[in-house]
Amino acid sequence: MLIKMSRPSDCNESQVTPEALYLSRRRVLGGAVLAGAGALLPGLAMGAAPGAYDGVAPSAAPGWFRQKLPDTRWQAVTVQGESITPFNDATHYNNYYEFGTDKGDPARYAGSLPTEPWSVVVDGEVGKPGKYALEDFMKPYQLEERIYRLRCVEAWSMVIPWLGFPLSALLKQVEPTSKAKYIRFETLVDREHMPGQRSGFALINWPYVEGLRMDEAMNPLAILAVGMYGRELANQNGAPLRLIVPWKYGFKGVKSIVRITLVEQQPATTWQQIAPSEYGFYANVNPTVDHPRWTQARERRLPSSLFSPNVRETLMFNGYADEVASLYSGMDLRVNY
Ligand SMILES: Nc1nc2c(c(=O)[nH]1)N[C@H]1C(S)=C(S)[C@@H](COP(=O)(O)O)O[C@H]1N2
Ligand SMILES: [Mo]
Repeated sequence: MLIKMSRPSDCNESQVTPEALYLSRRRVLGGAVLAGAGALLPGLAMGAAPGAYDGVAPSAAPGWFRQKLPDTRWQAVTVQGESITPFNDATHYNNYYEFGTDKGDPARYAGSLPTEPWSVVVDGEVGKPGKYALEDFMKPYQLEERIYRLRCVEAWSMVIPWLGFPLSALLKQVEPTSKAKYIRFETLVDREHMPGQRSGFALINWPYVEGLRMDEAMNPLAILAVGMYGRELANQNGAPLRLIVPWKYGFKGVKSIVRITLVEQQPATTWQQIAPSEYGFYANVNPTVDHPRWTQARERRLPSSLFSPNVRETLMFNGYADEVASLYSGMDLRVNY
């Protein structure tokens, strides 16, 4: 059930029709139809031309990236009544502690991080371990657009159009052994370009590490992203490769990945190690399990200000319960937070 439009450039955001809105609602932010459509989650067929919205500059991405772009890119401005977060907010209000703890630090300091060439090691319990140049690593996959909510554990959220490919596709490709029960991701260590890694005050024992259970990693919603807003990822958003698991708190979405390891035991992850009573391994978005220091029942949707806080109710599994709740059947989500 692909929706085909003439050409993205034929429309602009004022032409978004109620019908297009309805269709897009069924294919993106959430809902049961996704399961019906399987892993098919193409870009939306509506709205503004790629790159035409709110100061999103045309991509200066390398050729291998441009060749992989889907025809229909980030053309929705509103999905299911929820606005896509302006590009400027998504790229200037960030968490990326390698560059500092202030929300503006990543935009301020990440620009000089060299992301080309980039290579990714795949190792551990796999039949085909290796160290791959990013463009070779990407070769088998067509990029798909996924417009997802991103809910930070700090109770703010955004709606971001990512470009990426299913993590499951990569996992199948590297042939997990029968011992592969979890997957562990590691961010780059680069003290020269990452001022947060030089700071004597940093809580984090670098590299930043995250992980998933194998069945979570195989869920069709989990993607590795290389782009957003129709172009390549900004460095502050985790260029050139990051994880997106939209039903989990944002900290699971590890940035600038250099290593993917399949392992037998649940990996020790960054925030869980720092404050295990506040941040769990699962970190599923759950409005009924509060953080010890604040409620998780609500969130501030960016753009948000003192005068217009834009507060919304937080949804179970961030609105993706139909797709992911079965992964946790029989688990006590108060214990496994
Ligand atoms: N390597 C690394 N990855 C990271 C973080 C980080 O500090 N370092 N912060 C996480 C947190 S807390 C969030 S909310 C998201 C934010 O992603 P964004 O800045 O693209 O919105 O990235 C996650 N990935
Ligand atoms: Mo976060």
